[in-house]
Amino acid sequence: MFSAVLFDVDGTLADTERHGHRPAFNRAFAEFGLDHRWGVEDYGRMLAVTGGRRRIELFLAHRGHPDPAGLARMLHRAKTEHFVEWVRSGPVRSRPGVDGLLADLRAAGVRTGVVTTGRRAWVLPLLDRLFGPAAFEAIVTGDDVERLKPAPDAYLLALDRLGLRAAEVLVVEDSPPGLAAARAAGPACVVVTNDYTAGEEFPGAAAVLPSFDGLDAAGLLRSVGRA
Ligand code: XBP
Ligand code: MG
Repeated sequence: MFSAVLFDVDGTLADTERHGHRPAFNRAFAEFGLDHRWGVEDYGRMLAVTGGRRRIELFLAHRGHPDPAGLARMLHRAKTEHFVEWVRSGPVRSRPGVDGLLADLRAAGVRTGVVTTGRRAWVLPLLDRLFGPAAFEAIVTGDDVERLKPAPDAYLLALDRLGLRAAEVLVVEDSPPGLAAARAAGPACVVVTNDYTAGEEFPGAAAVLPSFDGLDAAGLLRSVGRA
């Protein structure tokens, strides 16, 4: 068995992007009097850029905005407030099967952590609401590292905080940048796809699964050939 399993948040523990982050970005654009609205399909393509602030900045830069970085900072602050509101009172749920898998891992004595490039301002209330306080032993957010996924920094920091070597850890991700980050840091990575990422390529994944349905600790191990 692995000593720890590290989970990504957006798209993995919860389906947050389409009905959570995306409308929060759009509310921020409207609030600032901007006409931009990110549709469901366009937003799916934009997820190749991790980090909401960078996503806005690149989008504005492509449109020739004179100060993409400055405006992105303000827009992202507003977006984060809207998203925190959704996290606290919106219809957010963990992905089906996640709660059971977490309970089974803990029962098997496996440590659990979270590694996301999202901001701490919403990550902590989200984890608290979905899983209760102190559900994870290590939580690394986009505020804790200089370079976001696909850089390995967030996973390396999590390994450091847990005092574990890469070989002792399994990662669960949903997206190509997340997989790339995990592999660059060393641990094996299982990809559990969602509506946005099903059909993408996942080179180097230990396994690619369509959902968490019925997945227990033993099934997770079996999926990576460690039964
Ligand atoms: C998630 C992200 C985040 C969210 C938005 O990637 O890239 O940027 O889309 O959150 P991953 P913020 O699931 O690989 O961690 O606006 O807080 O960045
Ligand atoms: Mg993700």
